Amino acid sequence: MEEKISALRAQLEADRAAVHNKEDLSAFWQKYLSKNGAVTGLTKGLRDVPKEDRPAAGKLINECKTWAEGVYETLAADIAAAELAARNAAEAVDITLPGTPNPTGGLHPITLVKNQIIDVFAGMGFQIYEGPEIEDDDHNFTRLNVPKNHPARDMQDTFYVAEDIVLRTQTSGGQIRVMDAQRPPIKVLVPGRVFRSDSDATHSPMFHQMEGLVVDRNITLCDLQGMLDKFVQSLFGPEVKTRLRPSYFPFTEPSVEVDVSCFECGGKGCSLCKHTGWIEVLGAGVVHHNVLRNCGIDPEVYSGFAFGIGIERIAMLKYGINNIGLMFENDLRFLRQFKD
Ligand code: 2U9
Repeated sequence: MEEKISALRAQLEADRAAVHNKEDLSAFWQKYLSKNGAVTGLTKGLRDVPKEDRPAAGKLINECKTWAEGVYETLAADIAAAELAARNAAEAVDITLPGTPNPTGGLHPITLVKNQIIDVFAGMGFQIYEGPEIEDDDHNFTRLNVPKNHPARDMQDTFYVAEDIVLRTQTSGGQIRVMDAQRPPIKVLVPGRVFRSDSDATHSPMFHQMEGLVVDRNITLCDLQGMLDKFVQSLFGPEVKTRLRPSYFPFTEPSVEVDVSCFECGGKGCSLCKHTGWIEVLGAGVVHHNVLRNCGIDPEVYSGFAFGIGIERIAMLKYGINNIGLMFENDLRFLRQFKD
């Protein structure tokens, strides 16, 4: 039996060196440790051993079995570790590789200009208020000193939703609401979409406006011009100046049109300013006494100024856009040019 065992140990040692993977390991187990395996076979051979030698032989067989099982366990652990290492190597990720970039969008030129204007006026202490786009006749016209049948109604081609209900032609209804809700001092900026039946290279039936209103004691046209100087300088550059020309709006008296010295040629004259040195940027004026009265504010105590800015017009001037339609087509070749 001793010889049998040492021959089996030698054979097992030789076979052990050839076990490299799970299949080899399974064959190894079959050959030595399964029901019909060689190690199990040793026990069967006990019956041929003389009775008195059986305990010693049995002990040897058990030692051999324990040893063979130990070899099997070691081989199994080595193979599992090797397979894990191979899988880890195959699945290795290089975390230093740069990722696939996601193209980012930019803000629309109207949003860029709107944000910039809001920043300037918020910095001067203006509150921002938004009113409704569908407005009643009273807020859009009557309380702004434009009663029914007043010829000034023809200045704006209005879209009617119903009798006495319009798509607002200006954001001014917002300022009326603020004056209804608050007492002076009032300093408010009202951005929003407005609607007029008008369409050509520089007019669109829907466009964006930003109107401002300041009401307090002793407010004059000088306060307006000082504030507008600061505004145009932050938009077009520190060297630009403003010029006021007389105009007419029913809700302001006096009314002015505001020009900025040409930021392209410095005022010498170029195609942008049509060789005048000046570019019209907005309208403004001292709030009409009737408008203050219509909001319960005594014009003998308080005065105010108001202004209106067309955002598309400013964006077209600032970015050299020659057709307002480009702003609403959403052509990516156009939009990609605005990333600041
Ligand atoms: C109240 C009182 C007065 C708002 C004003 C203008 C002058 C003006 C235009 C700019 C370009 C319209 O978009 S545009 O075509 N606006 O010239 N707007 S004064 O005056 C107000 C507003 C509200 C209570």
